[in-house]
Amino acid sequence: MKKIFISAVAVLGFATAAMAFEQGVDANEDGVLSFDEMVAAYPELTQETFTAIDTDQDGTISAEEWTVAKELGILK
Ligand SMILES: [Ca+2]
Ligand SMILES: [Ca+2]
Repeated sequence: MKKIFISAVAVLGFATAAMAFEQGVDANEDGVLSFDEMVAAYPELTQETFTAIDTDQDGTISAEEWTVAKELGILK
């Protein structure tokens, strides 16, 4: 698990410039994803998974957290 996390961070380092949500996911375009926006994009997302993706636990998903979740395969 630790190894996977490190490789995700390494990928992040190279992907910073292109980091963004897929079109339409950030419905109110405030630059972060709320739980409601995440559920709209991923109907099967649970609060538990959302909390796991929200690594800084501020209640929203940043582009960084989104990218890490994608790299880890949490989000398809
Ligand atoms: Ca938003
Ligand atoms: Ca967050």
